[in-house]
Amino acid sequence: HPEQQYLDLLDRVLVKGDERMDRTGVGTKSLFGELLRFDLSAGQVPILTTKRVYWKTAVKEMLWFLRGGTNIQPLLRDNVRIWSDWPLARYRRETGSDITQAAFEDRIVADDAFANEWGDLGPVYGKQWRRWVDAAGTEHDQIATLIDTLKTNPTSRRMLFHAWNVGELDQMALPPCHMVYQFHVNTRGELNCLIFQRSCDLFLGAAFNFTGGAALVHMLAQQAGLTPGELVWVGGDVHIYLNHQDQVREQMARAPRPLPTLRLLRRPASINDYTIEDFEVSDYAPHPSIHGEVAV
Ligand code: UFP
Repeated sequence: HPEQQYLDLLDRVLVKGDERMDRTGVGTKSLFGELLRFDLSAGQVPILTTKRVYWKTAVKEMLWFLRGGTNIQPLLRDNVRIWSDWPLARYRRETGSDITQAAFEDRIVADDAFANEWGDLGPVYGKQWRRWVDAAGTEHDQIATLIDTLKTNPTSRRMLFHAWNVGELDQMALPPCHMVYQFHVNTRGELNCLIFQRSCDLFLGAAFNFTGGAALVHMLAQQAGLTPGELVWVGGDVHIYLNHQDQVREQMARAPRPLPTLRLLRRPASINDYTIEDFEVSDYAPHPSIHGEVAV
């Protein structure tokens, strides 16, 4: 079962992981350099079944990246709260306010001026993917270039986009985790994707990153006239937070169920035009969700 590689990785990190303190103050067990492969052909999609994954949230986040978004307002309007912690922490720190997360999010949604001032995450993924600014001040749309190359020169070994813009790291709420996506087209017209993720929260982050990556491959393949091939995921610092260990053990005790399938219901005119309604996930019957606290 394709999910077994992930469950085995959880086990390896728990048993062999180096236990130490990390930036968040929570502490992790960590291994360095791990690789997982997921077959995306025939609609297969690595949405984990040993706990419920809110796949629509991961796809909505990917759509937000692709639209070049860096402000949490459109995410919140779409009911996605995964990026709220950073702007909220900054608002509390800089104003001394003790506003609740819900009240902060309501204000971001209702008040555009407030959202502009407090909802922006800096030049994170969306900015770098669609509007990377070089030393001369020229903007580069890495996604448009990628799709063009997939169509015109699919044997290229230079098909990738990158978010680790060294000169802008200090302005980002969080430096990119899934920072490089490289692509490969085989002679059968299958689009393969390798994600390099420098840092991975295996319990909370990984499931989202696999799902978002698979959704991305489906969209790019459709736009370039290819079919989804393989998703290769490479992790640098792959870790389990110490306060997720009980949840991880509970998840590991569950038997994986058949993976669901993903299908795009229409072919939008461009990569900018996808909506969540275009994604259909079938036969998803996971074990119940498991809660864990995010380390900020
Ligand atoms: N993290 C993920 N996936 C993501 C994302 C963050 O696993 O898509 F944005 C986790 C990895 C790490 C933390 O636990 O967030 C980022 O912290 P650091 O920058 O110190 O690696």
